[in-house]
Amino acid sequence: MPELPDLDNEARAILTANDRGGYTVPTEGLYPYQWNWDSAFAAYGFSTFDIPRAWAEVETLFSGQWENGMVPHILFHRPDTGYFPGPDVWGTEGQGPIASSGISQPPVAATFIRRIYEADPDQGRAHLERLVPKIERWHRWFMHWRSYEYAICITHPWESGRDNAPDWDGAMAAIDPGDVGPYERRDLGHVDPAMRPTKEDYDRYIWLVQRGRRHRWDESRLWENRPFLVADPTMTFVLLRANRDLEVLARAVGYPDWDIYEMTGALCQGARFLWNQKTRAYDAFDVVAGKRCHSVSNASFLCWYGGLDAPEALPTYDRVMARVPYGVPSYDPDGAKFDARRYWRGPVWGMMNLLIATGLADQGYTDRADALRAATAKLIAEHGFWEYFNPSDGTPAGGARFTWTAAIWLGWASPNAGRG
Ligand code: 9WN
Repeated sequence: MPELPDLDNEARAILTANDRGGYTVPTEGLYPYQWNWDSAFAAYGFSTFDIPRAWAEVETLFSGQWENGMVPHILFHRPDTGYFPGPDVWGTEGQGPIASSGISQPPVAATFIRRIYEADPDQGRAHLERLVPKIERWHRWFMHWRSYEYAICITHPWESGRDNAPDWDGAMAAIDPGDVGPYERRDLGHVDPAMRPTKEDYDRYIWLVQRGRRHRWDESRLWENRPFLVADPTMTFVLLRANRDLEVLARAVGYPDWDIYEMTGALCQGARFLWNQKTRAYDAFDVVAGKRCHSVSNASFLCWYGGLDAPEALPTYDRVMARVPYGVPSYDPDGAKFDARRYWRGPVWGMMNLLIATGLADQGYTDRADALRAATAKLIAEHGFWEYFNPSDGTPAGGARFTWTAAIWLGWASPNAGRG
């Protein structure tokens, strides 16, 4: 790796500055609450210099778990008018112990909990004893309420964490949000509109939230005539890996539950279901329309992270990576919908790179894993700890001083970090 400036202190300062006491906001202003998968990355970052603080982060996250097992995608600990839609729009009162959204997010938590635990097992044991049953209930919730052909689905683009990915374009176009009513976005006051989802996207995002609220977030009622249900590579591969990590954690605290192993077996089947022979990549599947989405995204390349050896996906990865100096782009640069600036339709996300590189390394594709780590480190060293970056020239985008970018620097990309 080339000489890089020592940015570790800055990364630690970002985590500390975004700490709101037991939980970390993704960035000041744009995202003022606790987000689910951001929080797991934050815990991973904290674990490199403050293990008790890392445990506090995940304990706070799971303190928002609903009765039905779901762990929400946002916990609204303290009111903040800077973000839309807030708790008043979600209307989830009575569902969980903390005001929250009504959907979940990719369950990376168990994977990072395992890393925190392994950094100091003695310190972690009591936390694990509390958390393992909670993680299991959450994973089971996905299998029960989000499974199609054993692949894991999203019921709202925000659930995937890849909000405006082209994967959902077909499913979103089928929604008529005509009766959504007026609302005021807050994100455009923080970030250039060219880097954010469009009004057409937001109308549908809010329309889906209104539908959930009307059905009181009751999953059995929501399941009927679902307007939006898409099997997602992110969800499927992330849960597959997380469930394998849960097996290890459960064994560590003597929590034998054969259902955990059954979930892993089922998810392996689901993962295979997502292969698209035409695009030669793992792909989303629109359940309502009954067809593949034909989207090559950075989530396509989580197959290795999910534990598949998947040599069949390497040529597509190599093609995509050869097209941009800073991979992995969130959408295929050869695709007509590629937009280098707009959020999940092109830009590169450091935390996705950590997951992809971890999978590549696990499967023995070490050169690719090392190259991705070096490229991510260079991007951050040259431009700073931004939310995402233009893969064509590295221009930073979205929010600055971003928690998960700082976290993956400390845990993985920094020259001083142990291998991710
Ligand atoms: C909606 C916080 C979150 C991330 C998501 C990212 C973005 C929210 C938004 O920010 O989504 O959940 O308002 O745009 O897409 O992955 O968790 O960083």
